[in-house]
Amino acid sequence: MSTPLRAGLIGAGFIGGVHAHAIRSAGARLTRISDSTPQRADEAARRLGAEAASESAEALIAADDVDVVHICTPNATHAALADQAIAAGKAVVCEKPLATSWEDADRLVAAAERAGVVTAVPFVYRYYPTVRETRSLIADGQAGRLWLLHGSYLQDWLAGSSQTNWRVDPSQGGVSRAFGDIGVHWCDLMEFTTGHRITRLHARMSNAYSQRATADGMQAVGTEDGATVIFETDQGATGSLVASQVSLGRKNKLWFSFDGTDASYVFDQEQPDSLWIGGVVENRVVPRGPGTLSTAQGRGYSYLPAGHPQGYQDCFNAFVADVYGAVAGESPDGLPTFTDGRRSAMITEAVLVSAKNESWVEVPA
Ligand code: 4PW
Repeated sequence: MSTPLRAGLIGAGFIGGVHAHAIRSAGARLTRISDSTPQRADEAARRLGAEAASESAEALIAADDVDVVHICTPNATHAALADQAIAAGKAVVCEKPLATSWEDADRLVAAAERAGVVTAVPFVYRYYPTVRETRSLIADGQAGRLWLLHGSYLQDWLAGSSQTNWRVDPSQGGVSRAFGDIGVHWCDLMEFTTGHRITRLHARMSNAYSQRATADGMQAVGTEDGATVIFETDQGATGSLVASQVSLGRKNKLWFSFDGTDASYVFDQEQPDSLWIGGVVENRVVPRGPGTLSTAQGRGYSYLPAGHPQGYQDCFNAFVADVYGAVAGESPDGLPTFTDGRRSAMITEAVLVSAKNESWVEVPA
């Protein structure tokens, strides 16, 4: 039996907990954890079952008993921590956005290539079996010519001007919020699933509130509550996306409709265990399961029978298992890497430029 990989987790908030479960599910040891203070790291080690707490992120990265570094801290800290982990020769899983600028993301891709380390960015919605099924059916030509790619990513956790979070602050979250945090997931999923690449876009940012609560009272909001993007692709399709963190009642509604001349495919992250397929003669709702989906990837990622729901944590588990497979020398299909993180940084910058200049912006495919 091979020795289990040893993972170190930097940042123990909501998403850090999701990583911790996935690390264990993949058969690795969670040897170390660090958080914003040594006291918080001790508490997190107990809560998430890490073997030890490190007093700082730097100490965790340098530790001999860490093979893979998971970075789950506020966005503005990602690039510097990823740099350090690469320099230490460790594999790196860095939460999105990989960096808050394209230049930093590009530098990280180059540094990781030079160091020869495995990298990954958790674009985990790629791991829904119904998404893999859609991707395989489209690759098989069953959609015909995809001509309209549309959808939304809607949440409401920032509804209300009293709601706030470090993501609202551009110095911590980056200059784009709704697009940079969740719009990038939709774009990654669209490009991954359809094989199309966005080549030009036009974006508009909007805010539900002009001010939000901060420790110093109500302050002007520096980042967008919502983003609306229309785009064109390298294969002649047109599309649109609305991303919002202030859409009341929507908790994590990542939804797409990819419409082709022979079939259209609809996926809803809040109902991920079924796939709607629109056909020329009839429509079908296909339940997710190893015996109900028709493609090798759809079946392969369905490790529970139909009717036994798989969800967000399962996607994360499958993603981390693939990362560790890559560390062991495998080449998992569809693993999102730093190259995909850089792609998101490029699209985010194009969205920001377009919104600022009120113009179309070209995006290198
Ligand atoms: O990456 C996204 C997060 O920032 C996630 O997929 C969902 O929305 C869950 O948390 C936020």
